[in-house]
Amino acid sequence: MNHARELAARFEAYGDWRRRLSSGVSALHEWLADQELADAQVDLRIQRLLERLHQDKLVVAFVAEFSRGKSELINAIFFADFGQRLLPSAAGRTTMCPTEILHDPSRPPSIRLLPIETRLRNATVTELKTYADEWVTLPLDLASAERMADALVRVSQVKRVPLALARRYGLHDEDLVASFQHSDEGSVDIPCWRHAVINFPHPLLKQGLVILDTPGLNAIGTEPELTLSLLPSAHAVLFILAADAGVTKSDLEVWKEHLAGADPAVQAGRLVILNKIDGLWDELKTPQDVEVEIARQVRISAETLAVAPGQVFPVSAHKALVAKVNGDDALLAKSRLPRLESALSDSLVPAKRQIVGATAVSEVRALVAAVRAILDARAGGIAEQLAELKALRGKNRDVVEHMMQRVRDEKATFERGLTRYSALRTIFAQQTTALDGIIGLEALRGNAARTRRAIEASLFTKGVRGAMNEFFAQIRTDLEAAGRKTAEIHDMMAAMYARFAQEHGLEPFVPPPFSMLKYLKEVERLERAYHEHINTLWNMASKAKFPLMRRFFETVASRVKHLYDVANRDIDAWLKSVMSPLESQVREHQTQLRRRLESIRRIHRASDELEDRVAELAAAAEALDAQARALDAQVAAVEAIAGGPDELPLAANAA
Ligand SMILES: Nc1nc2c(ncn2[C@@H]2O[C@H](COP(=O)(O)OP(=O)(O)OP(=O)(O)O)[C@@H](O)[C@H]2O)c(=O)[nH]1
Ligand SMILES: [Mg+2]
Repeated sequence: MNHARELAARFEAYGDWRRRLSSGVSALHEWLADQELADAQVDLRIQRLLERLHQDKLVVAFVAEFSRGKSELINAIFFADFGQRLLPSAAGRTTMCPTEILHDPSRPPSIRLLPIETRLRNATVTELKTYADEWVTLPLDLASAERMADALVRVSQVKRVPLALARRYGLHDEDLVASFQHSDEGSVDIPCWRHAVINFPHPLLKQGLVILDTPGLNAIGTEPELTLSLLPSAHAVLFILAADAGVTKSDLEVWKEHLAGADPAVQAGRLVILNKIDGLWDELKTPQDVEVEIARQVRISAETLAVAPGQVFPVSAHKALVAKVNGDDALLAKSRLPRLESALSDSLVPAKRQIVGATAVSEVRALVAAVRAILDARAGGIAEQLAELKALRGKNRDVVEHMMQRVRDEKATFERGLTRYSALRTIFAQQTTALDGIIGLEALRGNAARTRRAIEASLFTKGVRGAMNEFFAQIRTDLEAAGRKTAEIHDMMAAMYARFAQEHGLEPFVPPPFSMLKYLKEVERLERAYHEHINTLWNMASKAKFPLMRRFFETVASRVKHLYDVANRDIDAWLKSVMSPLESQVREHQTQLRRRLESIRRIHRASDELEDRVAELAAAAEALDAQARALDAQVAAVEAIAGGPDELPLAANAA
């Protein structure tokens, strides 16, 4: 069984499943539109869900000290098909900047490089990604693996700059001097690039896989974005050790600082790789002895990192690459890469699929619930009319007149109730504005500007720390205040729904509450990461400290901005979801009152209309019932795709 194929097949099946799920959701949408049940909110929610399904990415990060074989392992797992080494992998420091490998169909195959000089700007890599002119872009020639490798070699480019400049880039510290090799006094070799994005249409990348190759420890330490956002959001992190080095002090530091201690759910996606086991192969020893030695190293590594031995995978990335290029199955088996590939495809794809599926289903259920409420209200209205009309059977004109008067009164009462409804809308709008004042982007901008000024003004780390603490405290206060505001809005709306239900017989509806917990948790996580990181900065050579802290703050601020963006978007959607059912209920109720009045009028004019009208209503009730059943079937279809088995491509099944 070819395990690389298996991994590829799993990914392909996952991509295929996502596409089927998308078309299921689209079919539901079409049906709703067809039945005139899709309002603007339904359209918006479905569109967002489809976007999410389409853009869904699966990020696998490779982290380790330098020269442990990260790039070689990526070559061996993902790119052996090219018949040669694609990412540069060599002794000493090779990968000089974080490198994302992905497929973006909107651009031609290329490698985009962000110059190191951009470190002088108060902008994060994520922000700079949207400005093409900040990047140096080289096309990739897919027809020639050699020319591709030539372009990719750029990720290891360095240049010699004065020490003072390296410091201003926030690059230089004691470790860096050692690692970037002091050439002559006063100058130092530094990476040419701050970040690289390789875009090419590899089958796995086309399915949404993103690979993140990182340089060794020190570069991780100095690009806070990697620690604060890229690594925590990766779905799997492979931590690589080398059998010839064992677990060194610096391996342990990388592990502790960037990988250990996360919550168990996250831990599950972390694999420890013991690379370079070919160093233990020894023709003078029996295979059993080699086996014992490998097992011993696995055990020691597991103990040192405090993980289960099953989480440690001994491999030889180098031999695996050679074996795949030469089609040498015996060597491939000996490299033990297949076992790692199986573990990756076993744990990664199904877990991701489960989360994506559950999210899609719950979103579909939520939006269908709103549609169903309308259908229920309609059915309730028809049942009421039917009862009313049936009661008129055999009654004289006076009774009919009396009945007509009753409906007229009811309509008048409801219309008076509507003034309360418009008053509510006014208050609702005011509350929404107040909420925006609390956690809108303007508020965040003010807070960030204050912090920036305080950081600039303080000459001591203590001052910087104080300013940052205040920044976080303010955010927490704002999120909590916003939480109280949404609770207020929720209670107001719940009371209004209860009142309309009681006074006018509208469908009872309990609006969903809004929870700030998710955002508070994320802020807490950022704050924790910040505390850990600032302690590292602390111990650095004093001159490099301040530019680094400023840059660090910009990273934190941009993460928080992202959080605010998400929170504001979620709040908007929530506000709509608590208001729009009331709007449609009111509209629906008005229509029904009008219809009731209309049919009684007809009967009043000619009594033989009564049976016709009863029959009409009975037919309408039946049609509605059929519509509700069809809606159930539509949702069940989406759920079946979401929870259904993979349809593995035939080639993979045959393998
Ligand atoms: N013997 C042996 N050497 C390996 C193996 N994997 C990688 N190497 C060698 O180790 C050296 C470093 O490999 P890289 O892939 O550049 O390591 P890296 O972790 O990407 O290092 P940086 O990019 O510098 O952070 C290269 O000379 C590789 O050929 C292996 O399984 N066995
Ligand atoms: Mg590398």
